Amino acid sequence: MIELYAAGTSNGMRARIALEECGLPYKLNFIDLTKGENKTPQFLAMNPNGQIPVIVDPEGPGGRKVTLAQSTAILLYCAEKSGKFLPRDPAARPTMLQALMSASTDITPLFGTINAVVRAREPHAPTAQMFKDRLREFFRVWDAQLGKTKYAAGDEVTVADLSLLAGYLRTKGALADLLEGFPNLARWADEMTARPAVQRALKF
Ligand SMILES: N[C@@H](CCC(=O)N[C@@H](CS)C(=O)NCC(=O)O)C(=O)O
Repeated sequence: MIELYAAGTSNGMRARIALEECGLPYKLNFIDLTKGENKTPQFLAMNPNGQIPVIVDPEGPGGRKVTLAQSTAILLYCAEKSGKFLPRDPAARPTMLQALMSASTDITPLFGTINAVVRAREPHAPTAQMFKDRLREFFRVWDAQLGKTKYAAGDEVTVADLSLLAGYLRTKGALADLLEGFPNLARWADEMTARPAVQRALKF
């Protein structure tokens, strides 16, 4: 069984949504970031960056153990292992990759940056606002995209949807005003969040 080391952050959610949606058996090991459980020697041996999420799969490719950090790497690993959420048509892959990278590298890091600026000992309001405007702009583009296609990269659910959902839900929880006035995004999020696997994944 795969061991997952995670907390309920957007990156942690991304990994857990991936495991649940791909139907891979796993055990959740909750890592309390406030207690520094991600900086112990045992944890650093798995990820020297001292960050969640991490998975350990005793039955990786070739029957070898795989230890893997980086939520999007975990998402792709699960998708490849299960054969799900990756378009079979090669012509559909560039769009999927672009959507995946936007979800993983535009949305989530910006959300983390805003949190860090807002929670800083001396918060700098103009900097926070600049990053909030940038994040809202990314969501505006996602809303337009989801007005044209049912899902993030077309008419089927792909890893891009699973990645975007994690960033969306964390933003909804902490900075809901940034998502106001985006009906297509809301329609997509309601459908994605109702999926039983996603529901299970969100219970940290
Ligand atoms: N690029 C990494 C980022 C991982 C990351 O930032 N993890 C955060 C939680 S969302 C963390 O562990 N923070 C604690 C720390 O950096 O000390 C990923 O996608 O997994």
